[in-house]
Amino acid sequence: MNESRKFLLFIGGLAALFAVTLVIGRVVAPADEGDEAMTDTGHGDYTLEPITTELPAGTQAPLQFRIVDAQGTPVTEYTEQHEKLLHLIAVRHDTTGYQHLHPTLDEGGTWSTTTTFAESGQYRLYADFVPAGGESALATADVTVAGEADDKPLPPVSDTATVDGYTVTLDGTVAAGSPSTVTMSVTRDGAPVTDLQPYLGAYGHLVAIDADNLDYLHVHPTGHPGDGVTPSGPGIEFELTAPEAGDYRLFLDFQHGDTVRTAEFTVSAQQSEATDTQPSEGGHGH
Ligand SMILES: [Cu+2]
Repeated sequence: MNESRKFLLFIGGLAALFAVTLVIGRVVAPADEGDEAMTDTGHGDYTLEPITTELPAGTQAPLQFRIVDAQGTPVTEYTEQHEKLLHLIAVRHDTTGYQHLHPTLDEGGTWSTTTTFAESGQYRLYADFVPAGGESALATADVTVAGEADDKPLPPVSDTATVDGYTVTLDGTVAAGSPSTVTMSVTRDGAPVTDLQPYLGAYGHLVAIDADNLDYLHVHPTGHPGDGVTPSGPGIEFELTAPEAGDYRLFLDFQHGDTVRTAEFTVSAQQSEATDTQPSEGGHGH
């Protein structure tokens, strides 16, 4: 409960910033879940209620859930963001098994999809959505995939990732507590890929999961396809702020040749010097 409360505060801050940053086409996480977030109690008060709580491993199965508001009423109206009414991210607690799904909504507020969880264990679900008339929100829950989990150690920090014949190189370092710019460059067989395709309205979608507490960030690039200045590769630029120092697993979804692929990195976010001098208890509620 402590973790989820802390997370809601963080998301409150994120929602407050979202209105501003949306205009320039990116979501920047707040440097801190500070005092502004405390006064902003209207957002993020949503709960992901799994209808499916246990799934089989290694076989396709239905997954259903609802989003309920603070009164426990299912949310049935949503505002599309990035071409979908809701984005569902799933990772096992060891950050393996990443999935980015787009379930379908029925009239009663039940979301349904069909997917395969390859490995047993506890999975964290993150529903990333905008309730109609509301602000960007996030709700999380865990589901169990039957069988004994064979937890994997976090892969070592690396600035390159390979997927399906593509190599993605990460330039820049991720700072905790202040924004940093990172560029992810895509090559294939050693040649820069310059014809990335927009996927859900952007050349890349970056999800960062805190390896310690599974906190979640979803970041979009600093430019839009078709804006006249944003290249379709090889580089995709993001501005992001890690909420706290530590190891994160980054998942970059990008599309090329009509296929979406995910490149994964482990990064270690260091506390930025800019905020180093402030007492760490300052804006935190824990
Ligand atoms: Cu999505």
